[in-house]
Amino acid sequence: MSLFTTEQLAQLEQQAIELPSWAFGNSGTRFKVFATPGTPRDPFEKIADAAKVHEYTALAPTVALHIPWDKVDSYDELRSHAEGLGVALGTINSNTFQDDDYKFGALTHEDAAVRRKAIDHHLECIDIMHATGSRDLKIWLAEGSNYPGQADLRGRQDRLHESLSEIYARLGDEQRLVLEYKFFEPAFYHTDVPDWGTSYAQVAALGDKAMVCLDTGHHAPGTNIEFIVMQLLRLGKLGSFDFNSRFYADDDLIVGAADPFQLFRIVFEVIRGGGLNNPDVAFMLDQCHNVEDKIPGQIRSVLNVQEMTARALLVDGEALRAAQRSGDVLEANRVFMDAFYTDVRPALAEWRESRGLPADPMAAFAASGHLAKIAEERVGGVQAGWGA
Ligand code: PSV
Ligand code: MN
Ligand code: MN
Repeated sequence: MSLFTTEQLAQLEQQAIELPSWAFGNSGTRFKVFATPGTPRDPFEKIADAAKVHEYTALAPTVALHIPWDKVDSYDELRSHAEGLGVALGTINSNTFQDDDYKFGALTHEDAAVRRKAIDHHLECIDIMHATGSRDLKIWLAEGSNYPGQADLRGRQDRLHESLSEIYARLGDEQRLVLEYKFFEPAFYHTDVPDWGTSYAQVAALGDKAMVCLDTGHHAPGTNIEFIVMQLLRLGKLGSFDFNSRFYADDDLIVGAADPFQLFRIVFEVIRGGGLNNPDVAFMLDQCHNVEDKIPGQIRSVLNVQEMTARALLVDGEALRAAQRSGDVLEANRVFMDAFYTDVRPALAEWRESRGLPADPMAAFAASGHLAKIAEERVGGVQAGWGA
């Protein structure tokens, strides 16, 4: 007898996780970037690598782009390239964090000319979204200050609202704006969108097409992230996830690597709140692979999400509710933990095979020799980095 019901398998089959184009470029810390042979030299090759992840897992049908890192002459061409490889272009991420003009802010800057430049960048991103067929514009702002007294906190919130309103007004009917929060870095004293409450307040003031993006690496240690997931779903404002793992800061490590139980708890709340396979919630990875190979790093990541989703689907909801209602603390916890401790890997492997996929995508990819092939093919040119 299968571990899963037909309904649970149908939910697993629909699961879609968006990959970040930048995960395929070389990345590292400020100490050293260790390059990998075969790293993509342009956005076309990054998409080809993302398509491999989908080919081996059937879990990653879309790829997110970062502008200007993924700037190309023709987005129509990029779009057909992606479609030819069996994937689609997804979220467009704006970038106002690598320009000298933005030293003291972009959408919040005191100088109207700098704000104009930053708003125009977002309008350009929306034009790109029309060409790529993307629904979401994801905004993460590297804005804040390092010293008490340095910045007028209140004025910056007001300017942020004005700038976002102008960007929001340009969205097409089917397009959305998702605002990501992060409590520190690169600014260390304050950031202008530090937490879900600020993101919520800003997007709620814009309208229905503006939502919150929750990056799992952007909270203080010990934060109950699944509570935030529950609340945003309850408010109808959870637009997207940036999944990754952290041990210390914004580590951007493989999702589920640092704390699989936390990922399980998050996915449990997603399911409980009606967010699984809900088109209003985009599941994205936001990761970098500094020392491991990038394509298998992404395969491992989507499989981790799939595994924790499968476990979370196994929570016996009725038994859990009965124990909760009767105040049976230990029984409620047992039901929850039973699902978490279930090894779903053999059942998932069998199910993958039944759908014509490799039972073990990591092993199948390694055996394909694809990494050696691209290392040989992709000589010359400049390998893409985290920033290009
Ligand atoms: C910022 O730390 C962030 O999480 C944003 O999503 C950026 O777009 C991304 O990292 C770049 O890796
Ligand atoms: Mn992010
Ligand atoms: Mn981040």
